[in-house]
Amino acid sequence: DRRPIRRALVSVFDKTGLTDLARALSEADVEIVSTGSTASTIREAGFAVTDVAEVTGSPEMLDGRVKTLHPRIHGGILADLRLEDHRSQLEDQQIQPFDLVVVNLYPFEETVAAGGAFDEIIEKIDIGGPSMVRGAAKNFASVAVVVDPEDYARAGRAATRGGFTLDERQELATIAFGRTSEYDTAISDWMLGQLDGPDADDAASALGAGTLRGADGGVSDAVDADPADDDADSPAYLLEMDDEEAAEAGLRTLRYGENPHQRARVAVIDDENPGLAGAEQLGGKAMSFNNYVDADAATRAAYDHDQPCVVVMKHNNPCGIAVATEDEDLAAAHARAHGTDPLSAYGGVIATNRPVTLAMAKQVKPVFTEVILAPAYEDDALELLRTKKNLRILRIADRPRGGVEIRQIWGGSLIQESDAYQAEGDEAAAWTLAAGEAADEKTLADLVFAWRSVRAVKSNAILLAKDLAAVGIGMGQVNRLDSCRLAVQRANTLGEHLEGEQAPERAHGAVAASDAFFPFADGAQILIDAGVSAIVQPGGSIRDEEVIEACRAAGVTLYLTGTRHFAH
Ligand code: 93A
Repeated sequence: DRRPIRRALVSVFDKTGLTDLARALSEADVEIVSTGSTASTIREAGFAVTDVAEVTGSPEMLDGRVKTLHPRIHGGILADLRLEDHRSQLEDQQIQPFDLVVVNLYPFEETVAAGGAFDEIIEKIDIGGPSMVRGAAKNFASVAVVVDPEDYARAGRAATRGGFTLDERQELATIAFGRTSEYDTAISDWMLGQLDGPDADDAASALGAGTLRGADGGVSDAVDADPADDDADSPAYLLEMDDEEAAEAGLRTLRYGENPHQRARVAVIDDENPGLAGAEQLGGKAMSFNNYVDADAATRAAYDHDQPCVVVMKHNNPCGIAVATEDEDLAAAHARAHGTDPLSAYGGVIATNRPVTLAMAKQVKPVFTEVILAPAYEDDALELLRTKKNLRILRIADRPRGGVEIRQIWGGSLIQESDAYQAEGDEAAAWTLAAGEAADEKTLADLVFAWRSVRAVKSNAILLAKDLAAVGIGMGQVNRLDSCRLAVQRANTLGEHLEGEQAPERAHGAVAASDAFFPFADGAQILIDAGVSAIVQPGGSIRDEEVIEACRAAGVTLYLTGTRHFAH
């Protein structure tokens, strides 16, 4: 199954080893057909060579963009010589087949690495070269393809020995496709890096979503670093690779995972949009796995509000959340958020959507806190917070944005658009008043605050609010009734941990938000009995009428949003 080599197409950018190859081919009586400077190099070395232009009858065009892209070349590469029909078509067109194709491509990667100008890099995108390589590789039944100067000597020997075997040609074809694939990946990575703005984010997050691969190669580079490793595609490899390799891939090793016996790392998908994964740490110990989980939820909750907001997160649920008016110091929001549940705030993660002020830092200082996250810190606030050696202080450079979320399940992933407060019905102006009187300004402000805060709570989510702060949160229950009970009970008991206060009945006069509809009136009734003045909920239950009736009977205002915000 050897195929003798009588005619070779040689087109190489890198001329290393070219003269030796030409010598070996000439000695084996192989006709060499070559492009411009490849042909001149061979000719100058004293060997016979046919110009491509002579074969095609057409000169090189468009500054060399069109040299070999011609049926007289590609017909000679792609004809399957096992087929009588292909052979006779070549004869009719007077096209001679090639038995060997030797190509190396324009140095795209090198030009990028050398910091070439944009137009220069574009010109280094080789079109004709990969076309010849792919054509010859596809047609390995008839043609041998060589893309690596390391293999020239082998080609020379094969020419004198009656050609390559079929197995060898198939192996060379595999190497060739590897090379064109690597080449196109380099082009696509570079192109991606040239986009700015939202398109770039979309493209990069699409990559991140699918393959954990960032715009600059990221994790995939490290995974590719050892293609011999069978596990290279498996997520386990993300933990197996050594720290140095991991660092190159944008992975940081964490002390451990959710529990001390679990290894863990954090991956930064896109250095340009570091988000939480790549946030700048200004003080404190290294972030832990659980810190990241809570910090993520806390940041999202804080940025759900346009007003200055402070969130205290525990175990992925808010134990405190409040906003300040634009005339108040951020410290006011922190004081109220802390007051939601002062007991649970111990060991919490605090996030805010405004620069931390000294007044707020003074309040945070005495409370044991795992992490604080903010877009900025006033100098004296940072100085004060840094005196708490264990407090992890993070600066978040960018506002969390929607996009695509991935959650792993057995055997696959769930992929969805992120939930955002952008759905129809999220604006109070679009709510439907279903019972009671229209809320006054202050009550409406609390309802809006409660609605914007409730999706941070794991279902079934019930959030009671008063004076722009949560006062009771019911979460993580497997029925909405228990969440209502929990919200009321926590509102009325946790107040006792407020300094100098006598367990105020905080549910009374509060407003309530529910992340999804009440399937029965009983949950709403618990809230009504506890004295809430107004409720906001999506509606949409077949028993809506019963819920509406319960509110009406008690004179409680009820708004329906038509939109739900589960956070499972
Ligand atoms: O500009 S191209 O994309 N168009 C072509 O038709 C073409 N044919 C060969 N690049 C093309 N080539 C490339 O030219 C080869 O891949 C090789 O890298 C280079 C060799 O040109 P020269 O022999 O003039 O140095």
